[in-house]
Amino acid sequence: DLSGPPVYRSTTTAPVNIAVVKYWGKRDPKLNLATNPSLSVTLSQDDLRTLTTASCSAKFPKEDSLTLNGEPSDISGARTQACLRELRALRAKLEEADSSLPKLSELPLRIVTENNFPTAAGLASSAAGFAALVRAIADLYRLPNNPTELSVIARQGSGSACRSLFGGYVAWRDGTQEDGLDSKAVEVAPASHWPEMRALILVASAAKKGVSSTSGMQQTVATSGLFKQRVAEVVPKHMATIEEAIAKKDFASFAEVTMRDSNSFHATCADTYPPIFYMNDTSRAAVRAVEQINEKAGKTIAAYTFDAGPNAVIYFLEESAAAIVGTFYKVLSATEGWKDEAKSLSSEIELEETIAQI
Ligand code: 2P0
Repeated sequence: DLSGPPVYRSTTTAPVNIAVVKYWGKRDPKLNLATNPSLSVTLSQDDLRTLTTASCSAKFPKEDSLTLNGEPSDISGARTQACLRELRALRAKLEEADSSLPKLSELPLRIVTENNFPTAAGLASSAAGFAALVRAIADLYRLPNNPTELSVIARQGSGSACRSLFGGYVAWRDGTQEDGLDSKAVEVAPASHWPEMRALILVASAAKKGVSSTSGMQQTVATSGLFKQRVAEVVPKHMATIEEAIAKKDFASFAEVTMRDSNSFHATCADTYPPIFYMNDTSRAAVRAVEQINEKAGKTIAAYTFDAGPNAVIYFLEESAAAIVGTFYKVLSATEGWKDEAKSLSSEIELEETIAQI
């Protein structure tokens, strides 16, 4: 329909990020301010991404709307509303300064979004989702804000979303301000800095997870003693070591911190009362497979990490691809030799494996 008011539209994609030093715990649940800094690796958008189109028009129904994977989705939540409010306010400022601009801030929004991976299966769907939402609307509104500034908005949608505004190696500096304006993402290194880095994603279960990250981390903050030690001692050390490892492209060090931090995070989950278990037998079989790969290689060539779900992400360098992928395939297809681990892997992992460029 070409008659009547115009439709303004902008489409963007945002990548999935997988933390190697984990965000777990909020010092302010409303603003999604973290109790500790975190660091992630962004996967290439050729592999896993959210695709979002934001449009606005006077001919749309008055209410803003959001469609996720073809289904109408609730937009009334406080986090989504916070993102929309901030973006509209920035647009309104531009319109105030330049009266020739169309008043897009006053028009209803229509957001259509699609993931090419399972939603809420521990594959950071909220991270890519809110990053894409914020970027799509910022583009639609022609906002001049840079990715770090937009990360402050995306963070309010979902903490980990602030890290999906950048490619490559991204730190979320947790900041100290109460207003959260210094709680933002920065690029530590672009993907091109370490082009040999790869991630193998093993989807152990595409089912939605049992305990949401938001409530899980609240319970951990409230009940775990181990968590206090993680925040005070473990994470600062991990952040410093992994940033140095990335700068020097020291894979063995990068891998050790990655595995230790995943273990530390899941230990605080187990120390939560009542305990939270995200890893299952399949996850643990993947840990053992990585240990065997590294033992066989005589050095650390693979690192596992697990988020708030059973899926494994395995980091490795391109030069080790044959050993790693070969071993996982062997494990998955073995009927003998790998005995129980192999059987449980091959029967439980639905091999929806993706090797992602970084
Ligand atoms: C991370 N996770 O750093 C960690 C590791 C899960 C384990 O960020 O409540 O969905 O929306 O701020 O960002 C998952 O938490 O939580 C997460 P909210 P989010 O990637």
